[in-house]
Amino acid sequence: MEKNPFSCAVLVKFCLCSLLLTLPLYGQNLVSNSSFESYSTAPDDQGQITRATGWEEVVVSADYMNTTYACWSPEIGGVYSGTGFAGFASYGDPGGSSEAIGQDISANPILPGITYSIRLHAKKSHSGFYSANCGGVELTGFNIPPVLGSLGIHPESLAGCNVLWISPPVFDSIWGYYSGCFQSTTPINYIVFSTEKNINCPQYIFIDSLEIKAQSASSFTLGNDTSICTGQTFLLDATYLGATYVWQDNSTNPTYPVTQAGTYFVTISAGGCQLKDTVQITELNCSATVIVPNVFTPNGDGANDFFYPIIVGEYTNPELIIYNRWGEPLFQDDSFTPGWDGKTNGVESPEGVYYWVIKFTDSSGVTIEKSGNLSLFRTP
Ligand SMILES: [Ca+2]
Repeated sequence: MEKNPFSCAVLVKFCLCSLLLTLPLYGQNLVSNSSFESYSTAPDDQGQITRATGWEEVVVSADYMNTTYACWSPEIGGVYSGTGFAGFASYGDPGGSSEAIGQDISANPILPGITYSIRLHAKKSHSGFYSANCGGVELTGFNIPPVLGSLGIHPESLAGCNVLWISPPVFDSIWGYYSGCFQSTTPINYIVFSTEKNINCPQYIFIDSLEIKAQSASSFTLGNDTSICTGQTFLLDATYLGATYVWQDNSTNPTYPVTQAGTYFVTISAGGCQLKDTVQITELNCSATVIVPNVFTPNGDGANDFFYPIIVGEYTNPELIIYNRWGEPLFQDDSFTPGWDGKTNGVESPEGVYYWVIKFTDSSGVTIEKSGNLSLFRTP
């Protein structure tokens, strides 16, 4: 920043407090040099964000802060992580201008239709000219990188700007953790951080340890729409690392037992994000109907020459066995078509009473077995 509100007279030694948060992993951080620890040269003045590797000055004159810089005001306070962090001020002008930092993320862009989580740490200065903040950190995105080096405007004024997310107001001079989720309607190849656009409100915000990660759609799903057999229970499983759950009936378990047709949905909250999925469950009568004739006439006249059961409904694993009256198996097949032709080892079986057994698996996975008598006649 140019309006140096800080005194450089005091050299302050800092205690670096390592606040390591245990966060779930959702993928790659899209922000490079996200903790401002990599730099070309240590800053020796304000307004030197370009010394932090990968960061650019979108609206002048954003600051690169580093504890290696001897001019270290107590008004800034401590660093959040490592030695470096960044700061941007807005001057309270009628246009709501803000210093802004940005970086190219075209190698791993933000894509439409995907939910992204954002997490960062932010604080305001301890005291002084900019100690009364009114807004939060604003993330904006551009499909094409904006013209760099603008002065006295807010990033929202730049052509092609998309406001992606704004944190709650940064009122505290102690590092706070801010997180949320956003989606973009267009591809974003360039991201910009600034203060929230606030007219007539001077503010100064420091940020550190940034993270933007895709919430993979495939990492959470209730699965495809499906059907269940009447009387069957189907378990919907929404289990997700570190999440809490709210189902359509406000129950809160990771799983939900479905026993009837309907629309089922769950909203899960994980890492500051909310993800939702819905499935439609339909109900089927899975019990197959079996029709078995008790007479057949295998005389080659083309009518009723084969004995076979008629199954109404889906089935698998068919098995047909014919026994004679003495319980000796005469015919066996793993299909119901064409059925028994009335012969035993190629020889016509005599007229009389036979005994049949059929087995199959219905669409609910239950094995069905039926048996009965059959009269064989040679003349119709
Ligand atoms: Ca840092």
